[in-house]
Amino acid sequence: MPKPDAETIRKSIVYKLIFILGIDPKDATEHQWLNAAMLAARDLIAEDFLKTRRAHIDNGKRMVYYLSMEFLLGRAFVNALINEGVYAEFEEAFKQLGKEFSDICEEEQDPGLGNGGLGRLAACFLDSLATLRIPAMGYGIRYQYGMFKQEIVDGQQVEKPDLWLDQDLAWQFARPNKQYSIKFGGNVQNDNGKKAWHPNEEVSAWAYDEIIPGYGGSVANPLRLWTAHAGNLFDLDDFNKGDYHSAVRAQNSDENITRVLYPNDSTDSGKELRLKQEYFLVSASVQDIVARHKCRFPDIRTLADEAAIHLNDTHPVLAIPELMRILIDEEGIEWTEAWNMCCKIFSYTNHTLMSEALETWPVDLMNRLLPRHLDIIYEINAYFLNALRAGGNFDDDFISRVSIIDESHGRRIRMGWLAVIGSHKINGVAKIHSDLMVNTIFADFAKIFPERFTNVTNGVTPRRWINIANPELTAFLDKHLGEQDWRLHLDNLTKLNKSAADAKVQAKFSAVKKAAKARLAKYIETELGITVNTDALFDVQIKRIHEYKRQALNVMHIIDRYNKILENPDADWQPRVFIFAGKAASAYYMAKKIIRLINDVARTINNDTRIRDLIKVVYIPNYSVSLAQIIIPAADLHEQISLAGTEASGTSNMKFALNGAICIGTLDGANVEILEKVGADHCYIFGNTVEQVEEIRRKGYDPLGYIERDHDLRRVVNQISQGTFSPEEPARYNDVLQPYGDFYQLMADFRSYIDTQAKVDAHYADQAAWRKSALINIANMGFFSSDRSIAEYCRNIWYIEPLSEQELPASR
Ligand code: 26V
Repeated sequence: MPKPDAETIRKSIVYKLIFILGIDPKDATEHQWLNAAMLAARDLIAEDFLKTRRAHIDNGKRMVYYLSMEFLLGRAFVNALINEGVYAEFEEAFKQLGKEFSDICEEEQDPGLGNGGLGRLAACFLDSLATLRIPAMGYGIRYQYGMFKQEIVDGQQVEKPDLWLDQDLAWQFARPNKQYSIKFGGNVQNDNGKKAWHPNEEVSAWAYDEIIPGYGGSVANPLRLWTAHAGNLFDLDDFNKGDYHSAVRAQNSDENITRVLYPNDSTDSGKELRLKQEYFLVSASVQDIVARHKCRFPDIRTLADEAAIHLNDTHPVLAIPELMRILIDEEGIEWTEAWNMCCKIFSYTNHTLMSEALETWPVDLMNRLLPRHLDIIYEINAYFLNALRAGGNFDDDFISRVSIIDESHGRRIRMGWLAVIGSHKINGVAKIHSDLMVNTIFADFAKIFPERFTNVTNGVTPRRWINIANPELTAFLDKHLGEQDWRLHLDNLTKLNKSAADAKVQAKFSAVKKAAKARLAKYIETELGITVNTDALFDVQIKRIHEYKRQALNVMHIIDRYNKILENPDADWQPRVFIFAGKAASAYYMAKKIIRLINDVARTINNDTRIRDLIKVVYIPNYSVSLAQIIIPAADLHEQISLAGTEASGTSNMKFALNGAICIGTLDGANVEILEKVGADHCYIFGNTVEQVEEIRRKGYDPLGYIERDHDLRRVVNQISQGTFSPEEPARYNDVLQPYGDFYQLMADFRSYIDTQAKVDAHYADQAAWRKSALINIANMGFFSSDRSIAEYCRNIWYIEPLSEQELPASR
C-alpha cells in the first residue's frame, strides 16, 4: 500500500472513532481520540506484519525466538508513526481535526513491563530485529500490573499500582485461538520404562500479540505476551455445594501467575509464584515454537535447523528442560538426540555478575511444582558430569563446583549452570563484563567449553533515543548528515567529527541542547514547582536506585560542593542542576533510604538562600521510558559511577552520549568502550579500576582510613550521619554510609570523583570546548546502535539471515 496522506488518515481516525469505538466525535475525549488514532496506525503495521509472516513461511526462513521475562517497550504510538514514516501525516490529520497532537500522544500509558536495563535492552533489540528484517519473534508475559508507579511523599518513595491496561484499547491483537495448557505439580510415574508426568494443576496461557514495526516500514514482527487464565472457570463441586467463594478462589490463584512483575531484588517470600511465572512463560512459548515448526515443516527433528531460542538472562532457562520434555515425552525422540538439538537451539545472555541476582531454586520446590523437569535436570547433570569424569581431567572438587545441583546450600538448582550447559553460546553485554564473566562466575565452564563464551556489547535504538526523544537533534542530524539515513546507518554520525570545532555547527547544536533543557525545565516546573536555570550545567543520574550504582557518591559530591560554596561564596562557581530519577525495589531498605537522603539534601540546599541557585537538586518521580525520553536529551553531564566491576554494561550511558552529554564515570561496563570511542579528552573517567578494587579487597579495605585522611570526606560523612540534612530526626542516616563496611568503596573513590568534578566545571566554563566534546560524543556513538548488536547476534550466535528485498519487497 502506498503511504497514506493526511486526509486519508483523518478519515480513518474518524471512522475508527465512530464505527469501532462507537463514540460521537463531538463528545470524544483526548484519550478516545488517541485510541481511534492508534487503531488507524495499527492498520498500517498489521499489513506489514501479515506480509512479513507470509514471507517467512514462503521462504522457509530460520527464525530467532527471544524469550524474556521483561520488555520495557515505552509508548507504542509515536514509535509506530515514525517507523512507518507517517508521523507528519498524523500530525496534519489532527491539525485538520482541530486537536493538539502532542496532547493526544501524551494520553498513552507507558507499559512498564520491566525493571530496568534488561527489559529496555529487549525492547531496543525488538526494534532492531524488525528494522534489520530479521525473522524474529519475542515472547514475554503480559503482566496485569507492570512496574509500580512511584510517588515521592515527604521525600520518601511510595509505591502505587500500575494498572496500565485500565484504559486499554485493542492495540494488541488478542489471539483466542492460541491457547496452551500449562501444567504443574503431581508426580512422575514409570510406565513401561517410559517416564510419564501426571500433573495435578492446569492453567491456560492466552496469547496477545504486540506488533513491533521496523523502521522504514515493510517488516513487522510479533511480540507474543502470555496471560494466565484459570483452566476451569471455577470448581463446579464447590459451586454445587453452595460455596461460591471457594469456587472462584482457585481461579484467582491461577490467574495470579501473570498478575504482577517481580522487582529485581525479590526476597524469598513469593518465590514460588516467581518460579511459576518463569515456567508459565517458558512452557507456553516452547509449545508455541514447536507448534509453529510442525505447521511449517514435516519433521520435528529439523527444529534446530529452523529455530534459535535466546534466553534473556537465566529467567527463562527452564525452556531447556521443557523442550527436552516435549521432544522426549511427547515427540518420542531419543534422549541424546533431543539433548544435541537443545544445545544447538539455545543461547544465553548473562546480564549481571552480582551474586544475589544469580538464580537458584530449591530442589524441593522444583520437585513439588515441576517433578518431570527436575528429573530431566538430573539427567542433564548426570550426562554432563559423566562426560567430564570420563575425560579424566577434572577432580572431585571441580566436578562439585560445576554440578547443576549445589549441595552446599540445602540442595539448590543453579540456573546459570543449566543455561551454560544447555547453550551453544553464552555472551556478556560489554567487553569488560564478558571478560569478568569468563574469569569469575563461569571460570570453570570456560575451561570446559572455551568456544562457547563470547561478547556482544549492548546497543540502543537511535529511532527511539534520538528520533522520538529529541526532535531538535533529529532535525540537526538530518541537515548535517545527508544521503544515507543515520537512523539506519548510525556510523554516519562520524561525519560530525570534522565539524565539531566549527562555530556555526556548535551554535546550532547549542540551540538543540537549549531546546531540550527548556523542555525538561518546563516539566520540572509544572510537575514539581521548582524553577531551574537552563544555563546551569545539567548533571544527571537516572537509573534504578541501587547501592552498587552509588547514587550516594553523587550526593556526597553535592554536599561537598555545598560546603565549599558556603566557605568561599565569591569564587567563580559553575551553577549546576543535579537531576535524579529512579525507582527502588519496594523491599530494598537501603535504596529507599538513599532516595530519602537525596530529597532531604535537595530540600536543605534548594531552600538555603546563601546558595543563590548555584546548586539545585531535583528528584523527578516515577522514572519510566517516557520520562527518560524527556530527561536524556537535556543532560550536559551523565553520571555512570558504579563501582568498577559491578555494572555489566549500562545502556543509558549510550543514550546520553548519543544526545551530546559527556560522561563522568568509572572504568565499568560499556563506559570502557565509550571512552575508547570518544577519547579521554571528551569523557571523564575517575576512580579505581577493577584490578584496584580487587587489590583493595584482598589487602583488607579500610574505609575509615580514607575518612581520617581526607578533611572534605570526613566533613560530608559527619554531616550525613549527624543529621545536618534531617534535623528533625538526626539519626535518620546513621546507617547509610556504613563506614565500617562500605562494600561499594565510596570512600576509596571519593577524592578522585571530587577532583574530576572540578575538571568538569572548568571544561563547561569554556562553552566552545564543551560543545566540541559533546559533538564528538555524538559523532562516535555509531557503534552503540542496537542494530550493530543484533547484527552480531545474528552472525555469531543465532546464524540467522535477514529477509532479502526479493523475499519481501519494500511496501512504502
Ligand atoms: C533479577 C531478578 C531476580 C528476581 C526477580 C526479578 C529479577 C529481575 C531482574 C534481575 C536481573 C536484572 C539484571 C539486569 O537488569 N542487568 C542489567 O542489564 C542491562 C542490559 O544488559 C545492563 O546494561 C546493566 O548493566 C545490567 O545491570
